[in-house]
Amino acid sequence: MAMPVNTGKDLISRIESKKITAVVIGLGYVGLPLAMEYVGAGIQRVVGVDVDGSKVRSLNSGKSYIDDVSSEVVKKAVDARAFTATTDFSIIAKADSVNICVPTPLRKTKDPDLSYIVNAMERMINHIHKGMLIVLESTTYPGTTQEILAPMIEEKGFKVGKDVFLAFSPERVDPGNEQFSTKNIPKVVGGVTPLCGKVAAALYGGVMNHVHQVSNAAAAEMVKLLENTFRSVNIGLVNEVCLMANRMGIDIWEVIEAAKTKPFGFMPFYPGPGIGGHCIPLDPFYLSWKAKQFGFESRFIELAGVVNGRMPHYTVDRVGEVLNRFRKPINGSKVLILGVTYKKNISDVRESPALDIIHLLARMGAVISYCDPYVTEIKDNGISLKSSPFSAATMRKADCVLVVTDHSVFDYEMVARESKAIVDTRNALKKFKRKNIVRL
Ligand code: SAJ
Repeated sequence: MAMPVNTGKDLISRIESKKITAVVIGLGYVGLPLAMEYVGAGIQRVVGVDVDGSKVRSLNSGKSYIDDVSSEVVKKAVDARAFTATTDFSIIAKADSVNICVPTPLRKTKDPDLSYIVNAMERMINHIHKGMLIVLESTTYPGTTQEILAPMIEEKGFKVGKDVFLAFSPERVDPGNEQFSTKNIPKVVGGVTPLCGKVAAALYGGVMNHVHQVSNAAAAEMVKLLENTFRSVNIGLVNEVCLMANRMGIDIWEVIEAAKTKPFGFMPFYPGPGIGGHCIPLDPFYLSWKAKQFGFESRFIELAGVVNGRMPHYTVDRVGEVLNRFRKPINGSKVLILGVTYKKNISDVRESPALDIIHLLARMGAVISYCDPYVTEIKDNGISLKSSPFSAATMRKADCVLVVTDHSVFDYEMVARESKAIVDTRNALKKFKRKNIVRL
């Protein structure tokens, strides 16, 4: 009698041999670097799947559209036939492993929007087969993998943990971070069953420098939310202390620098014009939404959201205060916004507080321009602006220069010299102590 196939053990040994087909669904700032790490680790065949045909065409012609992935790396992978991209989900029928790296935005009501995850699953579900691993990487609330994905798999007659292996592993990509990449950021993974966790750990173990296994998928989902809620709450705290310090005439930036001298038990966060990006403004609300279903009010998360959400308004108040010194109302004054991306040295404008600030200033009648070498134009809810050149003439034209994003590429000496008035939300001009420079 044929020995019963131990699908899990067989899959683990296939994964360890690297003679597998690894599919990555969602070729964005998480999926594409992951796919390239799989190629770099020697996985025999890596297939990227995306619903966006232009991304697929770009990659198959050896061109990257992700800042952190060079076209050379993509071209080498394609030329070596180690990587292809496709919009066709039927490749899942040949997949040994599938990573789902699709967006998990929030709805306007701040409820989780799992439509991208469900859509990916619906497109692949008719191609799943015995002896494969599925790992969800998209940030989501604890329980998603177990409660949403597992039933979809079992409805097809497969047993999770016996036929198909299912796990969660939080993506920890930090766009623009040159020190930490997909490969050297420890990879947390939790399986819907212990064997699922083992199979997923085998996949990442052959690719990443370090794998940290937790006992189940919900714990792995919670890890990411704790990490980013930690940031959101601490940014909220320092923003609140900033408002307090200003009320008291205390320099918050000096206070933080001094607090940083404490060699233990303190981690610096900095006030800012608000928080942006696809993680910090959103992830904590995945947690608070789920907690509510357990009758738990997560007050820190909500409060941090309120405090951080108020910073664009506070920034505009500071602009008003500075213009007031020159007897100028905001209405009709020329305000130049320096840097519009959500954090420095990247090109991502998503959820950037600069957009909120632009809308607030526009509503007050300011004449707005911006300068950001990473962003040639902004089109957002009726606002359409092109980046001004970074020059002395641009600075001189403005009644107030508002530093929102402190790109390293800016010549702050020239900004300090040529600007009539400056509101600096990032302490980028800390070297210059001038009356016409106001910090948050
Ligand atoms: N911000 C502040 N004050 C701070 C830190 C950040 O106002 O002290 C603002 C930033 O300007 C930005 C927003 O908060 O608008 C988010 O900043 P972030 O540094 O958290 O950058 P993100 O959104 O790119 O967060 C990512 C996250 N990575 C993942 O989710 C995988 C986060 O977990 C990382 O810790 C973070 O990068 C990082 O450390 O750079």
